[in-house]
Amino acid sequence: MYNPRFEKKAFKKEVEHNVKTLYRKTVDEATPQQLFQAVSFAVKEAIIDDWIATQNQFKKDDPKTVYYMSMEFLMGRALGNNLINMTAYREVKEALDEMGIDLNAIEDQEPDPALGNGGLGRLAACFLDSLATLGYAAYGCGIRYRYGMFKQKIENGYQVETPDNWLKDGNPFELRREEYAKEVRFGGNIRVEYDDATNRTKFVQENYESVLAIPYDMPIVGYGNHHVNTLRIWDAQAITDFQLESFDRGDYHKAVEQENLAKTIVEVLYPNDNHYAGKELRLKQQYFFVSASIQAAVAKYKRTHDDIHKLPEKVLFQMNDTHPTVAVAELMRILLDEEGLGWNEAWDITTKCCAYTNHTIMAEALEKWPIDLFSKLLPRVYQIIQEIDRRFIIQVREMYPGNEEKVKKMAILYNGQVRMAHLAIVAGFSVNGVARLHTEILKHQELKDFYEMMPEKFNNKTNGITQRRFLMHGNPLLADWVTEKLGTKDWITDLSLMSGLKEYADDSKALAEFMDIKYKNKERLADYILKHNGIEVDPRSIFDVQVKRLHEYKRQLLNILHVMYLYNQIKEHPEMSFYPRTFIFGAKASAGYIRAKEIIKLINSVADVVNNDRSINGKLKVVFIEDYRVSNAEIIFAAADVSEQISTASKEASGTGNMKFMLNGAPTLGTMDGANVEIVEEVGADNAFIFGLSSEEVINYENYGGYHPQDIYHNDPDIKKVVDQLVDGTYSHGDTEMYRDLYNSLLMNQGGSKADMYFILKDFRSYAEAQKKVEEAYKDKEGWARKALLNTACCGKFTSDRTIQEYVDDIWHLDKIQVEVDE
Ligand code: DL6
Repeated sequence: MYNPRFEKKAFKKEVEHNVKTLYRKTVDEATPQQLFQAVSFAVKEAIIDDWIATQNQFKKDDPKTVYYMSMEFLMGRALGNNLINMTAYREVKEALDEMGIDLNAIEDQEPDPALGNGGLGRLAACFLDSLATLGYAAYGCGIRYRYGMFKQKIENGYQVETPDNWLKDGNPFELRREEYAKEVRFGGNIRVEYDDATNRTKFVQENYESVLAIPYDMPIVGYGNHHVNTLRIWDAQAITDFQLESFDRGDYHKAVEQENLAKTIVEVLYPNDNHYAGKELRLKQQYFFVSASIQAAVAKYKRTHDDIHKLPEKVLFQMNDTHPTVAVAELMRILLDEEGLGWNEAWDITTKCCAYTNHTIMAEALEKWPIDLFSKLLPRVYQIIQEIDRRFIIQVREMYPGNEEKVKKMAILYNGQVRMAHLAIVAGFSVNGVARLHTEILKHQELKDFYEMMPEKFNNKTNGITQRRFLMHGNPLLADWVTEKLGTKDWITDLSLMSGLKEYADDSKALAEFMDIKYKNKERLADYILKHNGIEVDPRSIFDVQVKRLHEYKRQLLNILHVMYLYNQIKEHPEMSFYPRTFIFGAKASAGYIRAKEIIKLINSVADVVNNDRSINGKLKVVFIEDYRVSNAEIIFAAADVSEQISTASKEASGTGNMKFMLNGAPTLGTMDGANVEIVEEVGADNAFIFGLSSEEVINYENYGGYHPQDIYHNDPDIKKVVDQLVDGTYSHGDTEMYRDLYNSLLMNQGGSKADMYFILKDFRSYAEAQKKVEEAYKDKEGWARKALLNTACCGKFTSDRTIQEYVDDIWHLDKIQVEVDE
């Protein structure tokens, strides 16, 4: 598909013009960063036309709009993705080549906008891509953090966090929209007054601090359809006395406070994944972007509609986890206090506008704010939550008379805390999990009481990923091969067509081509590793990859203990046949998560020992890729032979990395957890390597007090040896204490946690057996190629296009837009 907006001659002129006007330079004189900026502005020029056309179409069609409310959007780089979706990648690459500019090098100049931690943030980014591609009206609503996810350096094997100043060179794709700024108020007190004129009680917030929320809009380009949605991220600015009526002129102290509040509120993304930080600043961030986004959405609606009661016909707020659930009370506040509606009318509107997605069952991830903190920071919002809770408890008592246990379990306000998930469930009309197993666990375990009381709200939306970024951009060789084999590019917007590749599963020539592409991608990754890690890895070895956030439940520790076991085997039986393996890790640990950081150090220590042991002839290599992020992820997925998805069953809500590996032809080595279950269902058990306890077994053990890892330790000498090596100095230059905590975590109950609470030793043997099967399978070249190809062929279900269509059909009920443009 050729995009005439990127006609080569004109595009080149535009780039030259940008270099000149931005930097007073010629193309030859410009630095790579300046070229990146100049090219991006030229691309933005074309995007803006479609962006305007889309907005005009919205004005004409007046479609229902989804506001995807998320603390995190892990967007990855924009330039390459925008070019792909504008169907101009090839033309622009050629045009730049002719100018002596290498597009890949230019792309590398772009910082990864890392406004997210991991799965939840990346899912939000994939969803935006799909919403635009499918032609639905959507806004992503979030925060323009000045510092995104930290950059990870590995120093002496330890993770060191450095700030990610992603905006230092400016962001060419964003637009500052000062004219849509909103005031957001914190703290103070609520004065209640009676208004005789309207016969109503008014709630007036006094003595508050406030900030101005300034939106920055980024275009979200749909694939080949001229549809451009908006990611609106909010920056904070102090309100000057000129803008703030009630501001006490000359109150210097207050002015400084407001300045500081504005600065700190958007300063940094909390680097916690699946763990709730409980910090006041985090709650401020939540209310800040939620209030600004909801004010903006209501104001936008009111510009063209008179009847606020019909808001649900045009506006939908999807709450991405509990982080934005204060949205419920903020919408109520606006409807009650600003629109003057009565409680029942406001509640009716709110409960039709709000829906909630749960992304985790990890207890430590569930947000529960101390009432003291919450009510001080958000006094009016808190009053509203009290009333929501009061009314809800009446309903619970009506439904379960005399059952005060239920009330305790389900109340929103309980034990001095505001339980945000309960608020979201009570006020949302839809509650969804992110993979079938996860939703079932929510219904029958974690949220059982709510499911029993309001089963109609619960539904599943299995996650998905965008093939535009993770195949077209990340793996162009395979993308071209798929197009050639299917005889169409339609898979780019209809991933179910991938099933057409199944006919090549027994075609030796096609299988050889498929594996040749994999080999080239492995060479590309090997180059990256040599450049970044200084480690030479052999692309002929099996690339066994685990890349994701570092969390105990994801069990990177199981993986590295198994590497230690293999190393022992090779040393003890040098004659043993062993297919060379490269174990590749990439993971960031939250800065305060000590044990996760110990695991990173252990992986690097094992790498040091194993990679430098000449006696094993390079049979085993271990690589820890520094600063795992979206841009290097694309290279890693393309090169993987084996996809490690080894979480303790029941703990990973879905996983989306598993889908990216599958798309790129890497069979899953995993537990029956999250979306792995559905992956195996699609590809067949023969084309995956499944091991370990089932989720029922794990939950049973947990309900009955855990198990006894000591028994395994004492009865299995191989396991004992590996565990003992944590404290015998093998991997720590003789230091017996460096990994003592990891050792203890496997064998001893500690505080409230059971020994080996993630069942690492329990699953170790079956994991090792599954790994053995991987090795055996890999030796059969064609058999392996078949498995790999079938993974790509069977990945159709896991596109975020399918997920979004399900959200639209079952929850959002949006109308499709056809953007009309003059070509
Ligand atoms: O739903 C997206 C993603 C799931 O695939 C993962 O299984 C789940 O762990 C993840 N949850 C988070 C929670 N975090 N925060 N912040 O990322 O959601």
